Amino acid sequence: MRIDVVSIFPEYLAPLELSLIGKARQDGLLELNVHDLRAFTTDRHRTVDDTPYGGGAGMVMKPEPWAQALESVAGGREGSKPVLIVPSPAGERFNQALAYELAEEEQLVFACGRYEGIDERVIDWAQDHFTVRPVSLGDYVLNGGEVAVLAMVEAIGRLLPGVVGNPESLVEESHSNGLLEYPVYTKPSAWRDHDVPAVLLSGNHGKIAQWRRHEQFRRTAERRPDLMETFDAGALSRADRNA
Ligand code: 6GU
Repeated sequence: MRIDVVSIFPEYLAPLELSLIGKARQDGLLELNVHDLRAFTTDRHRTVDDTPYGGGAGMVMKPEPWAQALESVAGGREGSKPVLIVPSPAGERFNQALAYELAEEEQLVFACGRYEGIDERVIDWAQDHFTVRPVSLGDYVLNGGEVAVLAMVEAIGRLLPGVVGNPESLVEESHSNGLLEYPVYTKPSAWRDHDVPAVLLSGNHGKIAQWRRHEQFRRTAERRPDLMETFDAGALSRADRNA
């Protein structure tokens, strides 16, 4: 997969050189390029923003630097258009299902807006060159798309073949079957008046699987009742059969 990120703060994306994603880049499993939007301006002050038509607070990102930047990363590849992800609190919600979907793409481009956002005509224009998807991490406001890109690239990148050493660990984690993950424990079995649940020491794998399933339901009902409403019981039994 190839990922291009356009931002006025390219240094914000430096953590993508670390850990699992950094290793995936070194191993050639992921090509990731960060581009400075200001490199695509033509004026002496490298201006990327201006005041909003209609008035109001803040500034809006000018369209032409964005068009120049996006044209330069669009690649001119035959066939399928790259996906342009526009991080925004006004986008569709990012979740594990969308991470899996985006992990199938050949090229993702992330356009990090700042200030009050990007001139909407960029989004309209970009439809001819990209599959455009405004995406939100959740119902809160960040100062710009960069932190959201860190989260999304990590969530997507770890799903690429070979990035996570043991692919089994993707099967049991939170959201993989629509429920939150069960609690986990390691040695010592007795620690500061807190014991590991006895069933996990029993060696009875049927009982352990049943306990873990029960804990997934209990946790999800308590912490994320919204997930219980859309929960697909079929997905759980499929995950069970694969366990
Ligand atoms: Cl994806 N971007 C911004 N700027 N703010 C957000 C967000 C994204 N998701 C939640 N808040």
